[in-house]
Amino acid sequence: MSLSAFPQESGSLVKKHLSREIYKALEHKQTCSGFTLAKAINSGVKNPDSAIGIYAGDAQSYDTFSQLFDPVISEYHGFSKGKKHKSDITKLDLPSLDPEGKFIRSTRIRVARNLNGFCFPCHISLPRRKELENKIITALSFLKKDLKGNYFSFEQMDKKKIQQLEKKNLIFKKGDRFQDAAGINSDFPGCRGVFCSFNKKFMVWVNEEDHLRIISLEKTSDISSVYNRLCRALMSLNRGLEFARDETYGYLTSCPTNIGTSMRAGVHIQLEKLEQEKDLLGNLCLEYNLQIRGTLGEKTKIKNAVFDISNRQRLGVTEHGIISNLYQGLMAIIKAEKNL
Ligand code: DAR
Repeated sequence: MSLSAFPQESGSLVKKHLSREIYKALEHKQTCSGFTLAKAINSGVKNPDSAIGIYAGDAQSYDTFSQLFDPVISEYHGFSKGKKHKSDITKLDLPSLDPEGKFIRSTRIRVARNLNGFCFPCHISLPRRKELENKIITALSFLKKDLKGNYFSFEQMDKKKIQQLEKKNLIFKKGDRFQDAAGINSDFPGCRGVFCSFNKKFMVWVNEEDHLRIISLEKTSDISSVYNRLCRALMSLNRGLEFARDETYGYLTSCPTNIGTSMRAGVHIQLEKLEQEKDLLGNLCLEYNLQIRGTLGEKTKIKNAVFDISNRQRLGVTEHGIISNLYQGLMAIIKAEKNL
């Protein structure tokens, strides 16, 4: 691949920061697992509408290709390499934001994790993906009390079971075109599966964009209950699994937008009045560094004025800080909706 392979119209961060000098310095480099620059940027080359355009194939990618990852991370997260990322998952006890359920339809908090010593999903072999899945299933079997549940392997589920889980939004689909071009869909649905607690408030996606997507959710606005459940699960999984983590960049993930806490904490909130005042909503989200996504997630449309609003920053902020900021921002948004 040559630098000219990048479409002129591409507006991605990787296109912006991949100078001729950096390309020359990195084009023949590879990580110990054989991951190359060409593989890392293939998604951005094939999808000119990429926002970021680069994925890591293993933890070492962030070091081997640091001349490219560092400026992309610095611009996206506003975080320079000199700082150290800190974690803080102490218990929260905040009152429900919307106890009558007038606006907030659901609260969902997730983190991404990748296991040390395994290539990330865009670069892992099928046998190693199988080994990884078995390791994760074992760790999930030690979850206790309200976190107990079942693992559903995509390969072993019949069509009826898959449709049943899809209807309840408890299953993930094959990756989008960005993830596909990165190689994240290799061998799909092989070694993919979802763990779901019996009370349906806790899930783990295995081998989606990252090795694990650990998700706590409720059809309420009780952000403390959702957050504390996630933290209890992390404490248990940390005992059985060793995650790829860096002093500076925190938890390492396939996409550099998710490093650090790798936490996306958000709500589905119905805002019929603010839907007609998009600038006001946009300014409030800007003020609290919140991101608006469509009703069905990233790059989808808003339906019935239901917005997916979540934290944008994942690095250089603690988990506790993410939740407190989201809480303040949502209070301001609900107040603005009531005042209109
Ligand atoms: N679609 C890719 C990744 C953006 C962030 N979303 C993730 N990682 N799911 C892009 O470069 O736009």
